[in-house]
Amino acid sequence: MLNRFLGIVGNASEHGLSVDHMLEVCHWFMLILAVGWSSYLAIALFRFRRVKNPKADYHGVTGNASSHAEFALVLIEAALLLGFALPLWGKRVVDIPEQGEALRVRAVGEQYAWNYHYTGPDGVFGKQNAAFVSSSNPLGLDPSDEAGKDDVVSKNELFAVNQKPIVLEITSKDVIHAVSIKHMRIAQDAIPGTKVPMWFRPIKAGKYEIVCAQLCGAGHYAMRSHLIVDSQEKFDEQIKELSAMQHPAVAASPAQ
Ligand SMILES: [Cu+2]
Repeated sequence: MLNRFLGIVGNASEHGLSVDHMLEVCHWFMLILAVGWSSYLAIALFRFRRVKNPKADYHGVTGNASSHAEFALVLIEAALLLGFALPLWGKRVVDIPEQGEALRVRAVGEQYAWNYHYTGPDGVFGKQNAAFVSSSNPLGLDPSDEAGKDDVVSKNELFAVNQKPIVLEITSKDVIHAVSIKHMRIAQDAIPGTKVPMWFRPIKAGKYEIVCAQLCGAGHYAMRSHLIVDSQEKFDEQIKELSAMQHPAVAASPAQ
């Protein structure tokens, strides 16, 4: 309820529910803190006003109570961070769904577009080499590599299957970009030379905006693409269509 008031877009991913819950709890907590500290300030201003306290007290608090309270606070925060936050984060980024149960797509940023690379039916990404990069081969797929013959690349449109986890291997061809899909409650920097996996499970079919969340140059504002979540059949159709366009020879062969 508070999230909607704050203008946060609707959630469409499985883990997004917990992100929203966390956001909501944090905001309510911040509100309580703001009211608490503001009241404390008002009380202090009134209680230590000059009329009542013409001479300053240079010693202040002499007891140990506040030191103990601060030490306890440090312990509680350390327990929250080491005992809960880090293990949960580790689980999220280490336990990535296996190849069989998830859709694997490479997201490659460039000034100013996103290329999405699919394995095709063989489930293997073709070899890439910067020497092969051209306008018709934006990812430099090696034409002699068998695994790459059925690979499909889509520009600025990422296709995903509803209810099926998708693992994005994120990288960049030039500068640092970032994939941010607000509706899926995820974001990850795209760093040249590395492939960072990021995953989520869409739970609602639809078309969602993907924006570059890292200021990457003069055209950064226009670096947006779309995530299209649909049924497995629609997804297969879409990939087939792209494949027919990109590999006319393969599409025409009777073996396919
Ligand atoms: Cu960018």
